[in-house]
Amino acid sequence: MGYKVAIAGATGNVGREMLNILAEREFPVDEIAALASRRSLGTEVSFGDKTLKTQDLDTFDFTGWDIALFAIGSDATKTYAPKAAAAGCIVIDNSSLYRYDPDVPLVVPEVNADAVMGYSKKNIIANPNCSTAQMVVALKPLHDRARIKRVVVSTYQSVSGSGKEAIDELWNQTKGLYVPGQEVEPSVYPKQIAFNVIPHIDVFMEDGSTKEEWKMVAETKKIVDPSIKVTATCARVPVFVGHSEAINIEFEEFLDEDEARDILREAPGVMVVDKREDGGYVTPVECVGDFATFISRIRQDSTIDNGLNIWVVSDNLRKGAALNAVQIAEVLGSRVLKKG
Ligand code: 2RA
Repeated sequence: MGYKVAIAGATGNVGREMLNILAEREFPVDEIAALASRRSLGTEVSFGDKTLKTQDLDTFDFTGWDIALFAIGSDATKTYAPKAAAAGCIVIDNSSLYRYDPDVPLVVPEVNADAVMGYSKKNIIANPNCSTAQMVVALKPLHDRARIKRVVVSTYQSVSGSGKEAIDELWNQTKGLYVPGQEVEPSVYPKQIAFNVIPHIDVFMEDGSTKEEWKMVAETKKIVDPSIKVTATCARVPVFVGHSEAINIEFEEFLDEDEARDILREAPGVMVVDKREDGGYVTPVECVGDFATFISRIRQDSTIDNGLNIWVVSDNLRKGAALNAVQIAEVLGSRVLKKG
């Protein structure tokens, strides 16, 4: 006995990964609906060894459906999430629309799975921003051992975080640099992304930070602990998939690097790859398609009393979005819906 599951945004990068991961993890599905906008009607998407034809999200009736995974952006979510929730379908939303709503749980199952039980206020559960998800998976086990005071994070985010057009822009712009007459001007990004780094993701805020940086601060506080101070610099790099983060942590008490490494080795969702030698660390190209949050370069920060530096890499389409949403569905299945 399984669940009736709908995927809204089934033709996007994240929507396709949601279908892939539901199949890979053999989530108990009795019926599945791939939903998309009218212009994508009939597009074929894969679900394991099956092929689904997309249905029209606008006219879809969510009545009798158990779970809907949403990956359609905040604007469309504003229209369709309340409709699905009102029909009794629990929405797991990947957009930022509901993340900061006090009546909507923001969940990373390895960190705060219990928060799922707050779903019933709006029948909606929010998925965090991709750059937040991998960071809090790394922070939580360390915070449980030596309470974190402050986090300084620099991110190196892949272009797939911006969608299919950005992947095409990086590819074509890179190619165009080698083929005279095929130069590609920046369009998705304000500056060239090929062989470059852009210190700007999302819109600028009043204080000079960007909304991506604000999200990492606000979401870490909601998911892990509101007392943790976070400052972030989020940059876009010429990588197709896989976000990397250099994280500096200040604790309330001293935490030895070897103990930190042992704690992380045992932490849920974490894979430690940490040898002080050539190649003894993880890079984005190695994380693609994997479920794990990889942690390398674990070392003391001796410039402060209780400091530690780590390097965190994860597939932003998986742990950063689709996998986390499916893991929330798994928690719902085991604790709330109890079929399967
Ligand atoms: C990005 N975190 O990387 C944002 C949204 N996916 O572009």
